[in-house]
Amino acid sequence: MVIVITFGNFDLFHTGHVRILKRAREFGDRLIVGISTDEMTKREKNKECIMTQDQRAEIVASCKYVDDIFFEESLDKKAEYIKKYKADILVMGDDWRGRFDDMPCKVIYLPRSDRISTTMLKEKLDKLKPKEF
Ligand code: C2G
Repeated sequence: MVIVITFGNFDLFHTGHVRILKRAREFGDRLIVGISTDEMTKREKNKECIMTQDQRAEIVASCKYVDDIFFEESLDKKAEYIKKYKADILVMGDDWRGRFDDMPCKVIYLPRSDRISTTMLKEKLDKLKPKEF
């Protein structure tokens, strides 16, 4: 049984998220996903999600490629989570390349999907706002 783990915010869940979860699941038999908490996102990534951590978690848990989820409370706890969930492979988007090379499991960085991101969706929504707002 090969266990794969991955992490992310998954805010405004989109096709880039679906694709990385699908590709991550293909490396093993079970996919476990760490959802960055709202507090950690503010403190360590200096950004704010549109959706709450519970909403993001509910959506990711309902994805057919995902077997289990948990809340990621700090970027520095990755090794701890990998051991706790007995993960054999860590999958990350290649925007994190090199960052997690010293983890206690195999690490695979996958290319991000083009032309879709939470930032792009937020910018599009912003443009749709009527001027008086
Ligand atoms: N992703 C992707 N293609 C996109 C957008 C995102 O493949 N167009 C991937 C990212 O590379 C990441 C996952 O989707 O692997 C989740 O992306 P984010 O929600 O932006 O999360 P991120 O900030 O990368 O969080 O512990 C590390 C972090 O929690 C990872």
